[in-house]
Amino acid sequence: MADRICNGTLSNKALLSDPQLFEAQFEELLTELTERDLADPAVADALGRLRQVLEYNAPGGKRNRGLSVIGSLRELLPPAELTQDVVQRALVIGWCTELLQAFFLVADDIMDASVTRRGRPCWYKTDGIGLDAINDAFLLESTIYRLLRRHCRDQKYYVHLLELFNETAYQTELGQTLDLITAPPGRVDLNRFTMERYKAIVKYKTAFYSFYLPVAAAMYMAGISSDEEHNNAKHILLEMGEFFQIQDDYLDCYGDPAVTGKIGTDIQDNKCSWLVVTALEVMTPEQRAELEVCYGRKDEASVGKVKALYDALQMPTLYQNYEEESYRRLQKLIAHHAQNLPHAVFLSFAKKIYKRNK
Ligand code: GPP
Ligand code: MG
Ligand code: MG
Ligand code: MG
Repeated sequence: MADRICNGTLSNKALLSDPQLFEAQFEELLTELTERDLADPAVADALGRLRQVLEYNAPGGKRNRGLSVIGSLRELLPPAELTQDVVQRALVIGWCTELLQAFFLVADDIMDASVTRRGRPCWYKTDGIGLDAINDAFLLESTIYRLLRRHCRDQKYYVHLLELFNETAYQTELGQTLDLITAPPGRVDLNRFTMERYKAIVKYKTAFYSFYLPVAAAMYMAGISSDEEHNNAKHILLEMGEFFQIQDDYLDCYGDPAVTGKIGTDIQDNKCSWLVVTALEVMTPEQRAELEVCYGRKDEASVGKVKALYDALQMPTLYQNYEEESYRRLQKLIAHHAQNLPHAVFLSFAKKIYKRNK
């Protein structure tokens, strides 16, 4: 650690790996956002709260999104163009993707009535926070645009990035809307849970921000802005994003909370999850009648019955088969759609997510 950070600035940067550089950059951003930004003493207390919000909610995740900005840029630019300034901007933009994620998660946990996140109580569940967490989510969102302005305002790609973050947030909010209106509390209607609706929900609520956003940001940084190239990348990345949310849905029921850091709520929340949609495709009318009675309920007995039904239908096996098939499909998509984008951009992302257990 001692050679990493020296008086708040980095020393020996060349020796550090991207994850180490990324971590160190967070300390810089904290100071920048809460000490160097607005100097008005009248808001000092609010900036103190912002620091707490950032420290609790931004770190502690898998960092796949944040690290893939610099990871993708290293594939897109020749080493000579990866100056210290360029690398630092990629780290900051990476943090912007993590801040967008933190903003969504703080809000999503309230909407989903979740209990834990990243192995700790959800932010709104912590002492004295409650629904004030809604404003904290807004603060997290605003930090993205302050950082982009400070670090990228003079860059040719600045407007592209602003539009990208705005558009992606809107797409995600539309996806969250679909997720919520397909899962009205206390009103179970299994006819709503079609694969078509499922795919629309996950494309919008997860795939754009988790997969297209970080790679698209790196592409804009590298001067790649044509619709054709972005559409090619999107084609592959949205497919990966769909699979990532299928894994998330699977782990909601079958994951180990000690590993995932979160306790599942999809059955209780009446969610249009991959498990329920896929189970509906293979179950008998009797099983469907039973599911109708116990899905979307909070009591443990009902939740247990849904899980027993999933076990009886061998959902873990169906999921593993799906994972294999999805991986093969993705390899083909990369071969056909990557065109002149380096395949490593997509393959390194794929390697991180397939067979994950958290
Ligand atoms: C994942 O859904 C999607 C999001 C976290 C996007 C939320 C979007 C907002 C506009 C708030 P999820 O509820 O399955 O995620 P998790 O399992 O991590 O709670
Ligand atoms: Mg959730
Ligand atoms: Mg949710
Ligand atoms: Mg989930």
